[in-house]
Amino acid sequence: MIQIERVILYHVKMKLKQHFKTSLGTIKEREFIIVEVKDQTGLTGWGEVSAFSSPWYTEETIETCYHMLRAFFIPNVLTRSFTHPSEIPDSLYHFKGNKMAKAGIEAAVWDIYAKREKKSLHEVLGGTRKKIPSGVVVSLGPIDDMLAQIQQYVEEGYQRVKVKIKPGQDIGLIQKIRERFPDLPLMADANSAYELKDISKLKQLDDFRLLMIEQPLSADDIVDHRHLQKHLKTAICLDESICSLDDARKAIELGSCKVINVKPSRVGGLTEALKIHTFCKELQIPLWCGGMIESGISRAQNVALASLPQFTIPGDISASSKYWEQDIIFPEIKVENGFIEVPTTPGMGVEVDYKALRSFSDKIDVFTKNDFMK
Ligand code: OSB
Ligand code: MG
Repeated sequence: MIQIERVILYHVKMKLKQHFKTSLGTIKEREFIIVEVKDQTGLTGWGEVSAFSSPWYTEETIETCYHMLRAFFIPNVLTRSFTHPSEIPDSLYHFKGNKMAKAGIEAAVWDIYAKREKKSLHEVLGGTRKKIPSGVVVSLGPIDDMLAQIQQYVEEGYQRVKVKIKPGQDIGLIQKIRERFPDLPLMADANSAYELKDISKLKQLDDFRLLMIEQPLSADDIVDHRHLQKHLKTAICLDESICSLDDARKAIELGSCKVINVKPSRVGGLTEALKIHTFCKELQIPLWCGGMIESGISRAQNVALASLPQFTIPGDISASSKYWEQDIIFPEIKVENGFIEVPTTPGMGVEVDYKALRSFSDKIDVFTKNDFMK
C-alpha cells in the first residue's frame, strides 16, 4: 500500500537558452511546478506540471494548476492509500478537467511506485526499447536562422526535425528546407493556425514528402480534421485535439488523423497515455511522444514512455541542453548518435539536483497528511 505522507510544490522559473516561437506566441522563460511526494517508507517521487504561464496551449495555467493541486488534488492524495498509480486518475475523476495538474501529481506517484518495486519506470510502464530515437523542434524565426538550426541538429545526430509553421510562413519555408535537406525526415506543426477553408494551401504541402502535419486545425476539433485528411495525402497527426483515450478512439474512427502525438501531461497522466498506447497498438496507429519544453523530470518520464512498442516514430524528446544551460536532474538527458538511452535504475532513472531546483524556485510549499486529517 502506498501512503503519501507529504507533498512539496516547487514553483520554478527557468530561462530558455533561445526564445521559442510558435504560431500562437513566443516563450522566453519557462514556469513550472515541480511536485515532490514522499511515502510512508521515506521514498521520494517526482512529477512536473507542464502547463504554461498563460493558457495558449491548453486552458490551464501554472497558477490554475497550483490552485487545483492545493485545494483539491493534494488533499485527496494525502488522505487515501494506493496500490497502484493508475488509481490516482480514478480517485480524481470527480474533479473535471485540469489534466496537467493531475498529470503532475500522478507522475510523482508513478516514480514512487517504480522505486518501491525496485524497477525502472520504463519497466513498470511496459517499455521494451533500450534506447529511443530522438527528434527535435525548430521554432519560427527568420528562415536563414531556421535552416542553420536544422543543419546544426542534423550534425548533432537528431533523427527527425519538426518545424513550426503558420500562415505566411509555410509552403515557402518547407520548400526551402526540402531543397537544402532533400532526405531529412521532416514534419510541420501548425498549432491550430489554419481553418478548413485553407485546404488548397495545405494541399500544397503534399509535394514535400512530410512525415505528417501536426494539428493544422482547431484544438477542439476532430470533425473538420476528418474532411481535411480526406483531401490530403500527407498524414495528419493530432496533438491538442487528443486529451483522452476517448478522443483518440473517436478521431481514429472518424479518420481525422493517422498518427497521434502523445503527451502524458495533455491527457491527464501516464495512465491515460498507456490506455491510448494499448488502443493504438491494436489498430497499428503510429505514436510518438511529444514535448512541452520540459525540465529533465518530464523528459526522463517521456523517455520511459517512448520506450513502449507503439512509439514507432522519433518524438520531440531532445537533449536537456536544447533548452537549458543547466537542467534540474543528473545525469542530464543526452543524445548520442541520434538516440537517448533508456535508464534502467529504479524509478525515472535520474536524480533531482536539489541545489539547482532550489535555485530556480521562487516559492516552495509543503503539505502533510496532518494538514488534512481531521
Ligand atoms: O505543439 O508540440 C507542440 C512546445 C510547447 C507546447 C506545444 C508544443 C511544443 C513543441 C516543442 O512543439 C516540444 C519540445 O521541444 O519540448
Ligand atoms: Mg504540437
